[in-house]
Amino acid sequence: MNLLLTGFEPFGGQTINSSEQAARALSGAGLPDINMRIAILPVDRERGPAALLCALDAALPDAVVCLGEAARRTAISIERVAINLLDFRIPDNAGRQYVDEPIAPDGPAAYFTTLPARAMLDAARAAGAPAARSLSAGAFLCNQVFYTLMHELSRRGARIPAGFIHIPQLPEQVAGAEAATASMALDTAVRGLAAALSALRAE
Ligand code: PCA
Repeated sequence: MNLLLTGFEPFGGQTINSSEQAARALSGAGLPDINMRIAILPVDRERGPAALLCALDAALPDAVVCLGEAARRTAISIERVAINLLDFRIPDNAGRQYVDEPIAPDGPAAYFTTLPARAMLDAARAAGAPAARSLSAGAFLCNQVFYTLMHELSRRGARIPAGFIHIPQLPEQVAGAEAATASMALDTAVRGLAAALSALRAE
């Protein structure tokens, strides 16, 4: 199976992004029977989705999983729905903040993931990683990339498993915070994601 796996560059004043670390670790380790290609996307309204579309063209994937970091989440979160909305709570890395704008003015309100969410969830949990299903990927870059992915695949008539998974921040990202907040060790996130991606291959 040709898998396109993406992560994001750091944003919001951080120097690392857990999703980039996880994507690089997974690609370094490799997974049986999965030919993995990774792309690290800019946290930028224009350049982020553009980089995803470039990667789609280059990888010709049988499946696409985009990863992003979500502060304060306690589990690997398999996102179920992408919404046609930009409502940034902070500026992107180009310094632009969009409020109440559609991603695709003529696009549908939402798309559901086409990943086998339950099988992936069960696999991540069985591997010892806290995992959950999530009903909102937010309204920032992660949701925008998720929506762009599903919109483009629908436009192309490509019926492949595709979707988005948020992971918590790494312990080192939150260690300095005054108020304790959730995190997950990279090893645990990678173990859970590896199991979830293997379940995807088995589908
Ligand atoms: N998380 C942000 C954007 C990039 C990332 O890793 C989000 O949840 O939208």
